[in-house]
Amino acid sequence: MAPARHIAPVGTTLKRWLPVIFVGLMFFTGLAWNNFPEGGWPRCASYGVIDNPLDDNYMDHVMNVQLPRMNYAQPKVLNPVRTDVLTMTPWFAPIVWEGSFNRDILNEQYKKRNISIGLTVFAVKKYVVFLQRFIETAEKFFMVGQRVNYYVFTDLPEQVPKMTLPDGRQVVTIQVPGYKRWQEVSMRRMEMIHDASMRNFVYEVDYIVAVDVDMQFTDEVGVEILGDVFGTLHPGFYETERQHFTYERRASSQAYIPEDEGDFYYAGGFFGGTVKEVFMLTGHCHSAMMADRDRGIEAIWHDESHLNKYLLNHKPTKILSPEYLWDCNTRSPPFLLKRRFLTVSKNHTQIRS
Ligand code: 5GW
Ligand code: MN
Repeated sequence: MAPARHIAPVGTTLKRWLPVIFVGLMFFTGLAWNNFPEGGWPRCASYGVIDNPLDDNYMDHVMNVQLPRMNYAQPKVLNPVRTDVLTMTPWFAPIVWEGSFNRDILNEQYKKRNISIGLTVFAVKKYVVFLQRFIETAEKFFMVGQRVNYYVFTDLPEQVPKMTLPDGRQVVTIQVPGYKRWQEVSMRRMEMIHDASMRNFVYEVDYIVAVDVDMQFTDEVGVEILGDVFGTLHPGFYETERQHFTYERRASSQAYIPEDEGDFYYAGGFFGGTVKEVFMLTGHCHSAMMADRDRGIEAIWHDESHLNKYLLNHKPTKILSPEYLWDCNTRSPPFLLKRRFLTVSKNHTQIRS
């Protein structure tokens, strides 16, 4: 009788190979993971090669770095440069004041990143008259030496002044509706910046700076303002107790802030950040305004109220002092060493009629 042949039970072959398959998979995914240290799976074969900060090309580059020499006063741990103003929030966001930063150091650091900046401004209806001085003074003081796109949102594209700008700087006109109510003109800025972030900004610039147009630059505004998301202290409220801020106080509004909350009163006319953060900020504010509209309520200071609510809940990573937004009719207090961006007085009845 032939000896009974040992017949392997079903699945044994698989079981025997399982450890091998397992180790193989670990090895393979380990390799793949090392190629993509920022996590996630590659989208295409070349992705890892380009972005791997530890690959040979990158290491060669690191080895060849020439360190430039820079001479400047040593920062002194026991000698704060400004003692008359707050230069840091309780969540460790710097507040930018003259004297608190060294522009040369910042420019040197930003130069290596070759960034470009979008300056958005709305000039709807009669407000086109402000464009000439706005752009002229920006050419003198705004991000000198950097690449800048002026995004002019207007219902009157043919009235945008034609100016020749140096290489790396240009005016981009974006046509928008001329809303009838001025409140609507102001509020819809959030929606239009949100949409343009997706359509244009994300492909064209790294940072967005969103400002009022009835303004002029009177001193340097540079890379010191840049950060993930920043707001500006309103010049009328830097001394005000939080319960007296002109936040929206009706609980039925999305912009509601109770009297015992609030850090600062931020100005609606100067905020910004990376394209991604500005996309989120403007999207959030626009949705909040639409939710209010559905309930028949409009926040007291319109988009500014919603900006304040957003920045209360999403703390800015940098805050600009009132040097960056000052009223031309207010005399400068002693702590205000520079006035960089000033309101242009307007004949209210004429310009707004
Ligand atoms: C018109 C009438 C009353 C209020 C605002 C407008 C208006 C504002 C307008 O007709 N066209 C226009 O483009 N705007 C945009 O909204 C400008 O970019 C302007 O800087 C911004 C905010 O309005 P401002 O500057 O009149 O508001 P305040 O609070 O700075 O005086
Ligand atoms: Mn204004």
